[in-house]
Amino acid sequence: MSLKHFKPAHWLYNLLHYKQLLHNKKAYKKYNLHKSLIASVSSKDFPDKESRAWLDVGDSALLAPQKEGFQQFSPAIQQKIIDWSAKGYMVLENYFSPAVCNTINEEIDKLMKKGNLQFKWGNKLMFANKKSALIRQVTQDAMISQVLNFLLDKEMVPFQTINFLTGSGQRAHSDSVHMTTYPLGYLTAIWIALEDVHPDSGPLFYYPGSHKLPYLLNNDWNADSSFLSLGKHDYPDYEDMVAELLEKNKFPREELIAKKGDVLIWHANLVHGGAPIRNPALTRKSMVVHYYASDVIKYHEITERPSLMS
Ligand SMILES: O=C(O)CCC(=O)C(=O)O
Repeated sequence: MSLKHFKPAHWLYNLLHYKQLLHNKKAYKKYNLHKSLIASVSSKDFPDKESRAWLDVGDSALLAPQKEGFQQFSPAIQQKIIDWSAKGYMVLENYFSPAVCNTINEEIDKLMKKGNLQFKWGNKLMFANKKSALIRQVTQDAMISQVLNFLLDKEMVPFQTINFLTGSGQRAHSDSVHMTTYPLGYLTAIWIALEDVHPDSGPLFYYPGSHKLPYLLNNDWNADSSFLSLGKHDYPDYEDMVAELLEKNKFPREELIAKKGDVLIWHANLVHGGAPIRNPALTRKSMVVHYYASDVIKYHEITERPSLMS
C-alpha cells in the first residue's frame, strides 16, 4: 500500500492544517455528520446521493424566471440560465477583454519565473489564486459570482484555480468525484479561454445533458476502502467506467473552440475533459476555477479527504 492510500497519513496532514478545515464545522452539525474535522469522509458517511440544488430538483426553464434576482441579468444571460437544467453548462462569449486575458497570462508567467508556481500532475498549475491577488480578483469577478450564486441559490466561494499552458489531455470525468459536496450538486466551475483555441490544441470537450447521470462515487467503482486505507482501484478504472457510461447513454460530445475571453460555466456533474492534442507545438492557455457553496460539507470523494479552504 502506498502512503497516499494510507488514511492515517491524511489525518496527520489534516491535523497540521486544522484551521483550513473549520469551514466544515457548521455543515457537519447541520447535516448530522458526527466525525472529527480531520477524519476521512466519503459518500459512505451520508444517507443519500441526490443533488438538492434547486435547478436539479426542478427545471430552470420554469423556475428561474420566477426567482428574485433573475431580472438583474441581461436577456442573453437569462436565456442561458433558462437552459441550464437541460444542458448543464453555458458559454459567456467574449466575457473577459483581451487585455484582462493578457494580464492573467503575464501574471502566470511571472509566478512561474519566480518559482512560485510549478507544474503538478503533468501540465497543471495549481492554486495560482493562493499566490496572486490579481488571480484572486479574477476568481471573484462580480458578474460571474452573481450568475453562480443564482444558479445554485447559495453563496459560491472559490476553492482552487488550475492554469494550463497546453491542453489538459484529461479523459472524460465529472468534477464531483474530485471535489464533492454533501448534499451533492453544490460545486460549479468556470473555464476561461486565455487565447483563441485551435482545434488541434486539445480543446475542452463536454457531453451536454450528462450532468443528469447518477453521481459516480467511490462505492460505484472503488468500494473496498477500509478504516485505514483507500480502495485498491486506480483513477483509470474510474475513467473507464465513465467512458462505458457515456457509450451506453449515447450522449453527444461537443468541443469548445473558444475565443480568447470566452467563459464556460459547468455543472458539478457535467462530464468533460481535454481532447487529445493533435499538434504538440500549440499552446492552449486557459484557467479553471472551481467553486463550492459556502455552507455545505466540502470534501474529495476520491481520496476521502475533507477539503482545505484558505
Ligand atoms: O481544461 C481542460 O482541458 C479540462 C479541465 C478539467 O477537466 C477540469 O479542470 O476539471
